[in-house]
Amino acid sequence: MKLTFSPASPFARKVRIAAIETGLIDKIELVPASVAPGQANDEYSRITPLKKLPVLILDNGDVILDSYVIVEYLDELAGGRLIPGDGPRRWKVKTDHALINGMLDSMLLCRYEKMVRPQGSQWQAWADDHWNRAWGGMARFENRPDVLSGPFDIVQIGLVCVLGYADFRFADCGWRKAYPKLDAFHQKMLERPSVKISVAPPA
Ligand SMILES: N[C@@H](CCC(=O)N[C@@H](CS)C(=O)NCC(=O)O)C(=O)O
Repeated sequence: MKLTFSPASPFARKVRIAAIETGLIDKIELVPASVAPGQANDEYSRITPLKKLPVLILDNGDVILDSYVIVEYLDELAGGRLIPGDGPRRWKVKTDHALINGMLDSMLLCRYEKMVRPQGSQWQAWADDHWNRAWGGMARFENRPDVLSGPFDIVQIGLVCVLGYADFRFADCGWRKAYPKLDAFHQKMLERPSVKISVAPPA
């Protein structure tokens, strides 16, 4: 299998952590891809018209997207530890993960607006609105002891990717001070080799 990725992508990081934790990482070739917004990449658009990473390309050529579906696929191959297969917890985990992916989407949009869009045509209120969505999501998880000290699953993986991305692209946002329980959670998660090895390199 091949996984398109960038070391800067929090979505790709989520899949990398899951691949390590499920023991499948050795079966996956990491293929760096460049998908900068505003720039065409015809070759990549043939793999996915959404032109987003990560995607997983199976040995038979089939393509799996997006990051949640890839993690679910790997988890199923490995016997299912990261996403509960049934029962009420399944829906809680899927909903918590949807919130996390929405937070990542908003953080990415905020970054594109503030740091990638040409100076002079930026829309500050829109960027702030998206930042506030991510910030409000962090506040939600600060008050979720069931997640912070619960079983290691796709929600914990996703949350560590949110916090790592905040460090990587919004280093001065002050999330550690505002959310001390998330800080303690993040520090504990960094003890896992899969989490530590996938931290984005300095920008
Ligand atoms: N919903 C997708 C989001 C993936 C995503 O937004 N990836 C970013 C990289 S971090 C991307 O490819 N951005 C390029 C673009 O939006 O043009 C997933 O969960 O995989």
